[in-house]
Amino acid sequence: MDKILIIGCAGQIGSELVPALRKIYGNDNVIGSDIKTSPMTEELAKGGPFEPLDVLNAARLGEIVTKYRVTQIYHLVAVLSALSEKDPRRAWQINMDSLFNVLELAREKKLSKIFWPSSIGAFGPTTPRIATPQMTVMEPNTVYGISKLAGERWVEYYWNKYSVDTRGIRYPGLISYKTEPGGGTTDYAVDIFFEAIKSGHYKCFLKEDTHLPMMFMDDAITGTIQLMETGNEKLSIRSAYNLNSLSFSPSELYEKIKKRIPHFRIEYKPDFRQGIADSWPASIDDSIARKEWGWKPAYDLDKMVDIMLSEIKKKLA
Ligand code: AKB
Repeated sequence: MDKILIIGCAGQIGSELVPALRKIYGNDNVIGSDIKTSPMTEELAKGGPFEPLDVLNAARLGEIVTKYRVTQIYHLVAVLSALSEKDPRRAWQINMDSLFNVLELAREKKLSKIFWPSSIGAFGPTTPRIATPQMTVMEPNTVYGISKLAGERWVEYYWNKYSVDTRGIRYPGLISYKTEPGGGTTDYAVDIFFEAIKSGHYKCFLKEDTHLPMMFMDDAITGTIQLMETGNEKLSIRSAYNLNSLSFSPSELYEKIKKRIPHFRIEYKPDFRQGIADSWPASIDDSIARKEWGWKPAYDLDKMVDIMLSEIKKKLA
């Protein structure tokens, strides 16, 4: 039976991935870990094992892997795009050293699979912006993007050189209500829902017509598990797959919310995050993921907006 370690389990993806994996693999077989305890880690610890872990501490990571006889790791720790620009050296250290710790351990202990998330941030201003292909020009000009592109090259290297079974996804902006994201450029598309309900007013840090690729979290979780469960022989990409779902601008999202909350108002005050967004694609060509492992998103914009508003209303009530 597989034993799965999720590193960074209390974050936006981990907080939803852990319960989904526990449903499939059993509570005791999915171990959550995070750098500090929080209400989210306490909630996850009620459902199964939890270990405090600073992933920069390779020895402690090794102890946990040995203790639980871990066979798979989902390494979800990252400093996101906007935060990375504020402290580039720290972001590089956390994003890259943590990845090396996981890859080296996977090589030494012959772990069966590693999942590592890349991002649309790995693309750059010279990349074709519409229906961005899987293989194309990649010249990211953000610290986060440089670390994601370097990470993609490294995970593929470990597959080619050491046969470490690495898998990854270039996530678009992820939209969820359970945990709010922190430090990203696509975060506006989550914050806007909370502010629409709380204050009826949102100050958006991107321009109204900035189209970016986005995805509802349920689709991201389904796609991630689907990729990890696909047979080795079907996968041609060992760095990270392009996945597409939604593409919208702040004004398009605003109109959808306003239809449901008529008094909702928005103002646009672009800041440094506009430059990051302008360097990213507006939509993604994910035909390889669709062909190789059957990726297909289930949520359109209206369905996502309905769920976000009703769940956040319940949460804030
Ligand atoms: C960010 O905005 O930094 C992330 C991402 C697109 O990877 N959400």
